[in-house]
Amino acid sequence: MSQQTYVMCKPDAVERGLVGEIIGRFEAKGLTVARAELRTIDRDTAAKHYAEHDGKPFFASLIDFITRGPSMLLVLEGPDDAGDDVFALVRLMMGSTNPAKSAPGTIRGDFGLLVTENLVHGSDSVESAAREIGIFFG
Ligand code: IDP
Ligand code: MG
Repeated sequence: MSQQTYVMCKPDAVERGLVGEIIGRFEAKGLTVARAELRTIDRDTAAKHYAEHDGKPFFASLIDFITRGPSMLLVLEGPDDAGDDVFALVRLMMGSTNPAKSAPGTIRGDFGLLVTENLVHGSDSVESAAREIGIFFG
């Protein structure tokens, strides 16, 4: 069984027409799309997904943002012998959380400027990947 991770092109990426560009980067790298669905996430699901941030000052605006329109929900898959976990490769390609500090060549570094509109989500561990795939595709 190949490794899988959960990725989401957030509403800003869909609004800006960057879904093809983002998926294309992952495909060009050698990952494959195992599941894909354009879906507007409801607030309960968003709160469950981002439960680790509940109570932080930006939590309410994060839930507003992630539910404001459709996101492209993805399960990406890589080979077992990739040399590292697929979630880690995806996060390397995404760039750091704040696009203003993300390296050029990364998705956030090339297309983003604001931490509140940072285009893409990727699971941060093998455990998070299993949990998030379950939340959105279970
Ligand atoms: P990640 O998406 O790189 O894993 P997390 O720390 O898990 O970053 O934060 C989840 C999401 O919450 C971020 O992608 C971003 O959309 C939002 N966020 C994180 N920190 C801030 C902040 O300081 N202000 C506003 N939004 C934030
Ligand atoms: Mg995170």
